Amino acid sequence: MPAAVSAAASLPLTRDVTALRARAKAMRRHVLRMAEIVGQGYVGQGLGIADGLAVVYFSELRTRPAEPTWPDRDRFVLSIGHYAIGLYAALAEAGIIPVEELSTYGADGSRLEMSAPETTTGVEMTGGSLGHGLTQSVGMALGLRLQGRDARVFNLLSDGECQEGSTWEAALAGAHHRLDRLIAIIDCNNQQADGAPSKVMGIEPLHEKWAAFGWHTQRVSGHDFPALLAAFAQIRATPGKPHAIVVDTLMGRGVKAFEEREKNHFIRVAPDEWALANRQLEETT
Ligand SMILES: Cc1ncc(C[n+]2csc(CCOP(=O)(O)OP(=O)(O)O)c2C)c(N)n1
Ligand SMILES: [Mg+2]
Repeated sequence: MPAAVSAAASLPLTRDVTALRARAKAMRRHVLRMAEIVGQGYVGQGLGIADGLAVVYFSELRTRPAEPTWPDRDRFVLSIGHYAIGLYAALAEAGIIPVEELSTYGADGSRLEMSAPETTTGVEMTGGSLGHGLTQSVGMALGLRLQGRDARVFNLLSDGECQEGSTWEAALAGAHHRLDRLIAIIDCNNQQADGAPSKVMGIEPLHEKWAAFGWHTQRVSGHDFPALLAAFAQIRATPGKPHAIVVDTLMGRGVKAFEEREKNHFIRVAPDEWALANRQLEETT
């Protein structure tokens, strides 16, 4: 008897900018709701990466929401565990976790911890210790190739993670093995815990560095939907090398009061500031 074939439906993908923008807006609403409940957190990251995550999840990633461990799924690897709030918003929008569960974010006993653990549905790797996402993604891409699967691996890392030696060792390995189904997305928000990377330990020029390491590299605004879609189209048309997209983003994007904060790595928001934040999000196109 042939093995049972799963009938679980794939998440429908779109390259329609209006539809993707609407997804990003919905994800930002989820981010604000989660953050308002705990009153603090990595709000700037969740808002800043929402456009990029909307494009990855709703235009590129092959997944089956009802079958999150489908062996042929594309993997989304979050190196930066503290961006979990953004990932949970995407997982809820995609129907991989229930939207109602988002209200448990950061609570004792919740599986939606502030740093994403791989025991949570839809989370491929436990983040938190920075610099390990690309190493694991290289391993996943090699493993999938050995298994004869054509799944792709998308790894979201941060500009701060480009200070980690392990990131560059993984970059060498990815190029050496010509892992052209591996895509690194580097969120360049020009911040890290102690200030701007240029002040802590300079990492630029990032485009030139990834290219020198043998990666097919592009750099686009992380809020420009047509540019993001074009970058992924170029990736699909470029075999033989791993791919890097450096995305320049604005922390807190969509909420002016958060965009304007000087230090955005981990923010505390007073109870009376949320009404303004929610209003500003609705007013932003
Ligand atoms: C190996 C390791 N070193 C240090 C830290 C502490 N840490 C947590 S977040 C962070 C900032 C990293 O930069 P980035 O991800 O660019 O920060 P963001 O843009 O979110 O402000 C640091 C140093 C860590 N989690 N892991
Ligand atoms: Mg950063």
